[in-house]
Amino acid sequence: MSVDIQWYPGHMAKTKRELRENLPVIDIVLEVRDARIPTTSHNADLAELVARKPVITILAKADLAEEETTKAWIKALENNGLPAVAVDLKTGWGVRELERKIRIQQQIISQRLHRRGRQSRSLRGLVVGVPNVGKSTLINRLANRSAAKTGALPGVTRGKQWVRIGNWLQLLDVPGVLWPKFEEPQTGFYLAITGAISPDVFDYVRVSAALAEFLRNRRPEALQDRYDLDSIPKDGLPILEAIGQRRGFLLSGGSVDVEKAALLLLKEFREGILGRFTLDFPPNL
Ligand SMILES: Nc1nc2c(ncn2[C@@H]2O[C@H](COP(=O)(O)OP(=O)(O)OP(=O)(O)O)[C@@H](O)[C@H]2O)c(=O)[nH]1
Ligand SMILES: [Mg+2]
Repeated sequence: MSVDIQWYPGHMAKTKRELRENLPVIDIVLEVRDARIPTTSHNADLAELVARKPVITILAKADLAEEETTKAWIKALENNGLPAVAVDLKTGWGVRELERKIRIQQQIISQRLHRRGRQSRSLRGLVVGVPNVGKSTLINRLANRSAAKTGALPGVTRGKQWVRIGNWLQLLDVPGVLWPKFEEPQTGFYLAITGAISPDVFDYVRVSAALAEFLRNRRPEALQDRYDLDSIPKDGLPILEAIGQRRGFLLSGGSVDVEKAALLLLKEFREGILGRFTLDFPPNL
C-alpha cells in the first residue's frame, strides 16, 4: 500500500522568509531532527539557508528510537565534523551534554568578539526542525521553565519567540518547517507516522495500513504480541481488521471498525508502545 502525502502550507513559506530576515543576528543553529528518522527529518532546503552558521544537530525523541542506531548516528554525524547529541526531552536525558556543546560555541564567539575589542554578549541561537519534533520542549528544558508552548500535534508554535536562558543564551523558537515537495513517497510516509504532518492532510486509514505492513515486515512479533494475533495477514487493511476484531472494535452492523483500529495503531506506534523503531540508518550501518 502506498501513500502520497505533501504538506507545505503558506505559513511555512512565511516562516522561511522570516528566518532569512532574522539570520544576520543568529550566531548558531540548533537543528532538531527526529532520532527515528534523522535523514528524512533533515530539511535540506533550510540547511542551505543556514549553511554559513555553526550548526549543532540534536536527535530528539531518542527514547523512541533504537539505542544502538542512535549511537551510530551520533558517531557518523560527528565524524563528518558536525557536533551532535541525542536527547530524550521527556526525561531531560542528554540536555546537559547539549548545553556543554552550546557553551563551547559561546566561548568561541566571545573570544572572537574580544579579539575585535568588542564586549561579549549572550549567544543567539535559532532552533529549527520539522513540525512536532520537540523544538519548543527543548527550549523549555534548556530554560528550566515553560517559556514556549508545546503540544502533541504539529503546528503548535505559531510565530517566532525569543526565549532567554540565563544571561548567556537566547533562543529563537519558530514554527516547524517542511519543504515544498517530497520527492520520495517514503518521505511523506515517515513524516506522517512519526507525527510531523497535520492529520488533516492525509488519509489516516491508508497511512496506518501502510504502517501495519511496514511493521509486519520489520518486526512482526511486535504486532503479534501487542494485539494478540495468531497470524498476521499479508496486507495492511486486513491487519487493521484483525487488530479491530481482537480489540472488539465493532460497528453497529457487526463489521470491524477499521478507522478505530487505524487510529490505535498510529497512536501506539508514535508513543513507543510497540517498541523502539529507527527508520533511517546512518551510511556506515
Ligand atoms: N517521547 C518523546 N516525546 C517528545 C520528546 N520531545 C518532545 N516530545 C513531545 O513531542 C510533542 C511535540 O513537542 P513540541 O516541543 O511542541 O514540538 P515542536 O517541534 O515545537 O512542534 P511545532 O511547534 O508544532 O513545530 C510534545 O507532545 C512533546 O511532549 C522526546 O524527546 N521524546
Ligand atoms: Mg513548537
